[in-house]
Amino acid sequence: MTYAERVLEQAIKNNPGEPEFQQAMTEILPNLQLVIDKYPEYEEAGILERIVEPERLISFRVPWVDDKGKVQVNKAYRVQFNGAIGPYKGGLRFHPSVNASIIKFLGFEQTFKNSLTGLPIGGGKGGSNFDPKGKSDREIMAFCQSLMTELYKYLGADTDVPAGDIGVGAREIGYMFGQYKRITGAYRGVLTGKNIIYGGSLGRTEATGYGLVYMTEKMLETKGQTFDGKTVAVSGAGNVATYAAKKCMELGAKVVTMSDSGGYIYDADGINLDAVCEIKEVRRGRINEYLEFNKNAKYYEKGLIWSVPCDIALPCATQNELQADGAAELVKNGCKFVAEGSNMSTTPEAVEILHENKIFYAPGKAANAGGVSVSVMEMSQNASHIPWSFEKVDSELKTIMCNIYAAIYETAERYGMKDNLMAGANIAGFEKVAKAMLMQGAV
Ligand code: NDP
Ligand code: 2IT
Repeated sequence: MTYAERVLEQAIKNNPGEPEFQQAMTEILPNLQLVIDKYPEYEEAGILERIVEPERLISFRVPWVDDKGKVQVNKAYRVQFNGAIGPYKGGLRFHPSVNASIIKFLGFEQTFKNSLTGLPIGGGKGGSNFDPKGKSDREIMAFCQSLMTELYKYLGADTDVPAGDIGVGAREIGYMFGQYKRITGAYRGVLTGKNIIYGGSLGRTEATGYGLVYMTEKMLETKGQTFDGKTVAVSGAGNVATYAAKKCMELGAKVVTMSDSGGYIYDADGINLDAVCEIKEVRRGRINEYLEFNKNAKYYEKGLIWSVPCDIALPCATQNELQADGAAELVKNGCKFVAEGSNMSTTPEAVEILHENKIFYAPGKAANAGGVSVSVMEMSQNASHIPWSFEKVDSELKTIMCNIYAAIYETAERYGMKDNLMAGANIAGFEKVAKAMLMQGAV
């Protein structure tokens, strides 16, 4: 058994009943053995045992009062996974499915993603099993304030800087930021994704979706193609999906699908994004309301979004949303590119199908790194008290996405796995964190 295999086996035993975290480790560790073969001193230094064990996992109670006057209690977490190369950085997710396994898989992935950005940030993630759906603004505020009343102890501009993720957008960040400021009496850049008028960055809202498309553009370029005239299937209808769709359209592609947890819409004429934004951002409604805007569109409650014919698929909803059946449909219908907006969108079986069928595939830890990259630009603007223009942010974002692509492509090639961007991302993300851990001793 190799060192990586032994560590993986033990890590699976140490984290029983945590399928998402086990899946993330199982996807990453075998690739890391290739680095260990080159640097056997990493084993002596226990790099792999340390990299799979979070520095700390904070778990706490969030009591809040609902509109009927009843006390509700949710569970919340913050994982400070790996701080070798900078302060912990990563989003907060509010979704009923949130548990320790999901937070740990996200924090583990974030460590590699943040390293790939080339920026000085460590891996962190957090969230709660709170369900924002159907809650009033006042209930959201009560929940956010209560959560921050505990979480603030662990945050700091040089310690840990959360942002948004599923269920956490500008509204939630605003309530949490206000409470942080009230408790500490200080205006500090401890959250990113803030509104522009009180310290946010232009371009942060668009960053993840745009960044995803900038990377996909590089993938297309490698194969001598462009977005122009392509058909794109996007899943999700939240922050990442919306801005990914917008950028695809700007580059001349037709986006034909979007979805939420209720089902998906198919609009053969090309999705009308103004309608989606009206439904999702203004009404906070459901994607099936899209039929009010275009009667020719179709809504499917059941069935696979990935069965819609497309050239490019961009999963932008949640983990494991692209499974073996979906991958087989994409192959059958001639899809050639898959890039992940969501974290760990694709199951290992589906990744195998994509690779076997020469579909060019980029994992989320590389392809969705634009969001956290612009978060660091927001931190930089907060620290210097000087705001940047949208053009400056967007151009830096593009540069970072191109650099990540070049790094993961080159790394895959260097390790004899040409076009395996998953392996390239795992290894390139690891190389820097491992070196930093070695230099800093057994901490
Ligand atoms: P949003 O909350 O804005 O949107 C999430 C979308 O995905 C919604 O349409 C939601 O539908 C759908 N969705 C969520 N959970 C499920 C589920 N279990 N089954 C089916 N559909 C689901 O989140 P974001 O757009 O911010 O995040 C989307 C993905 O991108 C996540 O994986 C996140 O980790 C990742 N990501 C986000 C970044 C960011 O900057 N925001 C950065 C990097 C990655 P419904 O409303 O019905 O729940
Ligand atoms: O998964 C992610 O990278 C995010 N949700 C964004 C993290 C951030 O700190 O901006």
